[in-house]
Amino acid sequence: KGRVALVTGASVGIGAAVARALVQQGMRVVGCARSVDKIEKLAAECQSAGYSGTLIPYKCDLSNEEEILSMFSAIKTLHKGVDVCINNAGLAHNEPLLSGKTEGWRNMIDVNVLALSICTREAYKSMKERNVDDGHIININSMGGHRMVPSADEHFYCATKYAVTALTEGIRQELREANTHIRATCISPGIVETEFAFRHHNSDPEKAASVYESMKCLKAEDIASAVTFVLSAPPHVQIGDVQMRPVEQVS
Ligand code: NJP
Repeated sequence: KGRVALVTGASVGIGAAVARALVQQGMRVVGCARSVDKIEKLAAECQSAGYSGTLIPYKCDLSNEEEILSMFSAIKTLHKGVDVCINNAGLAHNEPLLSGKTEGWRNMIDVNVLALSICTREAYKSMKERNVDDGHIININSMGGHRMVPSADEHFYCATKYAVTALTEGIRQELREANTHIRATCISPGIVETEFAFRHHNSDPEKAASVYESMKCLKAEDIASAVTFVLSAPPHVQIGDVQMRPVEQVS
């Protein structure tokens, strides 16, 4: 309660559900994405619902390091700093390894891997300079960051999520070596019904719809519940990874 959380990719889907849940719990949440109008709408909804926290919309293209750094400096000026950093923004492009475009691969690396790393470094700096010892970094990973992947249109995306698995463990180790009690966790969902598949298969909306029609999928709110569970763990408990799939999902 009263702590400041940054949620990246808060305009829709999982990030919006996480931002809403944290505001409901009384946190001051800076929600960032490119479509800041959607976060403004969500902030108004949270306010009219009477939630005890606040949502502060911030426009940021996470594929641009300068924009990320300006956002952290604005957070420092306006809200002193970050106590919790939820690296949620992420995307998949339909670009197989043997025929895909470099531009699509680069965008996945920029957002899924580099932005997550830059935000983590800046959040840690912010916690350290204010002696925040109970901070938390939560990375929204994927089951695709843990298992062999089923189809070519996901190979590069999964590679970025394998990177998130490695980075989360690396962050945990570095935090320990730095002698802080700041924690690092990743949450690894299977299929969640959001805009994700429509963005992934943007030239084939029927294929995207069929992903969500194939089973009873996870909801963005299920992932938000996992985030609030992780944040509520007692200070000595380090949750490394929460893997969650729809019951009907096989791979
Ligand atoms: O995706 P979606 P989810 N700069 O498409 C933002 C992982 N995951 O909520 O800028 C700033 O509804 C975008 O904002 P906007 C997945 O890998 C999902 O499902 O306004 N923000 C939007 O808020 C990802 O890490 C599934 O377009 C940027 C958000 O990212 C996380 O869950 C399965 C941005 C994407 O919202 C959230 O995904 C799984 C940029 N350059 C893992 N680019 C699943 N849904 O099935 C994108 O295993 N965003």
